[in-house]
Amino acid sequence: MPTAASTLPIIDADPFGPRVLADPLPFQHELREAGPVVVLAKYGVYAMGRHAEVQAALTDWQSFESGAGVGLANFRTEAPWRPPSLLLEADPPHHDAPRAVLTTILGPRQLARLREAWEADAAELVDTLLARASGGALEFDAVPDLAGAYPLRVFPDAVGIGPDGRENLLPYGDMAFNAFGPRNALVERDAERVGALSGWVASQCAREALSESGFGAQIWEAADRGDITHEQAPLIVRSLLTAGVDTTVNGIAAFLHAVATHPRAWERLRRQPALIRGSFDEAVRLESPVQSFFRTATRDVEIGGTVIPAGSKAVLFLGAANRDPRRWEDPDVFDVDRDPSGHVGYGFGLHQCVGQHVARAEATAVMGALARRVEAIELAATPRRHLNNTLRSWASLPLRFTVA
Ligand code: HEM
Ligand code: OVM
Repeated sequence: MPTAASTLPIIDADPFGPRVLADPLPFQHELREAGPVVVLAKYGVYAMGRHAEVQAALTDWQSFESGAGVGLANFRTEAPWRPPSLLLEADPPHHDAPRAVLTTILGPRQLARLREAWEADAAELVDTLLARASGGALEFDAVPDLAGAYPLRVFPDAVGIGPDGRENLLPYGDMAFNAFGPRNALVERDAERVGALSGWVASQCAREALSESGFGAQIWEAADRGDITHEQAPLIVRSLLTAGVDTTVNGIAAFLHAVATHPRAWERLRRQPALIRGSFDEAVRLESPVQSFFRTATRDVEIGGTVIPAGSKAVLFLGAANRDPRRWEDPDVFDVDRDPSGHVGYGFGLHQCVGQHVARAEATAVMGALARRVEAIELAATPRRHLNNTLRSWASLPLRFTVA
């Protein structure tokens, strides 16, 4: 079969370079307009950024495997930087049992039991924060003091890890999400910390290191039942510690940024708090805290008149798909009345985020507590990005709260 590779649009821009990472929207536009499939010249890989093709590729796990890694590195030809994830970097049938175990442990029914405690924690955090207000207003950095503080307050306890070393969680996640990209300066910068951070995370996954009733202990109980093996248990705990912190920090920050830059949205959410849950998904659509994941073609796959040859890597730009005007009306607007379902911010299909109920539970608890006590949310200064090869992240998000 003749491949049409020579006629494929070629993009020279580096999506993992500092210029695009600091502001990915112009690149996303170029990518979508160039065609349904393009080649990234710098890396010699295929790329997609339109919603229809990204969603279709995520759904077609038979043609686009995850087992060769969901970053640029091909695990069939390069050694992975750590033992592969039993979820993210696995295909059926190996993926099935670990996925089924986490689906139950992180499902809505289990999370309902945590809700009251998580809401009380959110109210307490917000009260402590607002105690710093003077003259009815508070200016503060929402990255360390809110979006970062809340997940770190509830999630490690919910997994059941001990109190020591929790400051390693965000750096480890940052490193893991950088590792999906090329070996650029972001990866090199962390190279000397890989050993120590990985060692700490591995030590937290042991049965003895985990409290008796958290998500971690429940993973080990699933091994006792024979749903997974005892060898698999620690790696599945590792998935929670890798994927469960930086994502929610940046998801909550995305929500706060969206609200701060769309003033009428907060009024509407305060009057109708039932909209908070769905509008968190709208913030995940708009900001796409996880910007991209790769797949590897298992066969020659025809898309839009061209062929992605067997064995080649294709990067799916979730953030571009989530702002594709072919799919979304006014894609750049945060609209709390929009139905964002079908967005690919959590992925789609077999690997769609198994922690999404956890993320929603955290975000609704925090935003619900704010809705009761904060009348207005504005930017107090220009926010600063934190660059990561995969995450759309913030270094600083200065906000002004008007106390209700
Ligand atoms: C998978 C995003 C929160 C655990 C994924 C995927 C995306 C994603 C895009 C799909 C990967 C793929 O298709 O290759 C997000 C976002 C979050 C979030 C945007 C927050 C707003 C969480 C949390 C946890 C978690 C809180 C843990 C409690 C996982 C795991 C997978 C996954 C284990 C792999 C699932 C599989 O391969 O079957 N996430 N995530 N995520 N996520 Fe999340
Ligand atoms: C994992 C995992 C899952 C989703 C995202 C992720 C670092 C890791 O299973 O380890 O990013």
